[in-house]
Amino acid sequence: MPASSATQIDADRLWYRLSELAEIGKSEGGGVTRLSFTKEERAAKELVASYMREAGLRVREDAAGNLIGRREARVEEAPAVLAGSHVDSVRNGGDFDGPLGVLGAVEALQTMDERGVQTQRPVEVVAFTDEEGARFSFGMIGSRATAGALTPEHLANEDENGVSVAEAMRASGLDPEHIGEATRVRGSVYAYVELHIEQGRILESRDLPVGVVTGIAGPAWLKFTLTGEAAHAGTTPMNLRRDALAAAAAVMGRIEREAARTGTSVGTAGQLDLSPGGINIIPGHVSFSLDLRDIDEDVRNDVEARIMHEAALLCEKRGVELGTKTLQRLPPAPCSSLVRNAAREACEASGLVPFELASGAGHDGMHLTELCPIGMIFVRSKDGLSHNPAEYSSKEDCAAGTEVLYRTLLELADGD
Ligand code: HGY
Ligand code: MN
Ligand code: MN
Repeated sequence: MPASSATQIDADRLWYRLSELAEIGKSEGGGVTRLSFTKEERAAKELVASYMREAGLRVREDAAGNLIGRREARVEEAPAVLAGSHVDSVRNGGDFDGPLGVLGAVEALQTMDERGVQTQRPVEVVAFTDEEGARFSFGMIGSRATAGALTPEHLANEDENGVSVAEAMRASGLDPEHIGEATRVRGSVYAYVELHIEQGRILESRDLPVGVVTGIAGPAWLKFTLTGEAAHAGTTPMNLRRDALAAAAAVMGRIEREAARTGTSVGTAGQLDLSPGGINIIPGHVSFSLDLRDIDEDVRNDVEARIMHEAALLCEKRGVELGTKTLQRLPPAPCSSLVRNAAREACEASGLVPFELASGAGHDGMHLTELCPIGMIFVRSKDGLSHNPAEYSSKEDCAAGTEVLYRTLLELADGD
């Protein structure tokens, strides 16, 4: 790890690339939309591939569409150190969620190249396919494939237009039959580290530019469907209704109350559909999503059980039929001491406080915990905002996080 605390990476180049990538999929209102297997995501991967080549990396795309740039090492066949994130986005998202981790890793490897650094282990930058799950209602397709955990059921999932993951892959030149070729075997990867914006307010509240992640909260995504009876809004007395939307609203109230009760869980209903949708018609059918998370899986499961129990009772009382479907369910993922120690040392060597915090947001590393030790480095988010066009991290903070990533990679790629 470099002796001096002076910044080694090129902050201007990093910022220029972040700004250039942010233009792909940008709408008039300033939000970014780059869904998986679309022309926007393809354009983003082409641009990132060009940066990887500028950094002297050997570039390939695996069977899951993960874009990979590799830097060779003294020991060619040694287990590689992986660094990366994603370039797909949520709908109308921000400029930094994902791109900072991919472009920060490219910048770190280009800095190694320019300084003639040769590491013992190879280092690879990975832009994972579909981390966000914005198109197919479950996420992390690329990291699941890397872990060999992508199932035929996953590939059969459809987007809102009825296009399956497999069909979308074929349309973008990939063959889902060969998805197994993206699997990496245990022992082939030394460690995985991801640079990412915090997407919360903890670093900002402590006036810190960078933090080291202790663990990643586990998300459970469910879809609720409520079936009541569409009826005339004017002629149906309140006590004779089977109002699906009124029942859904009551369930959402329970979600808010049960999640808030623990002080650590978070529960969100982010998607809502209803029908028939007339001003003068009592809604007969409602569906909505639940995103429920906690860093402690038992606490999350207890909150979920309470929500389900209360939802069943209040729907029965209202004569509304309740259905639920699990879309994804991931355990919380602890970050390894190997990566945490390297990142803390890198913070100190960069003249930064090695502050540690948990991640409320999910990340690709959650699927790699069986494959290798994982860890993350966070960069401060302005006002804690993310999944929003106003998402912002300063050039100085992005550079500070990338410098910590650079030094962490040197430690992991050379340490014993
Ligand atoms: O949903 C998440 O936590 C992440 O942004 N995919
Ligand atoms: Mn992300
Ligand atoms: Mn995100």
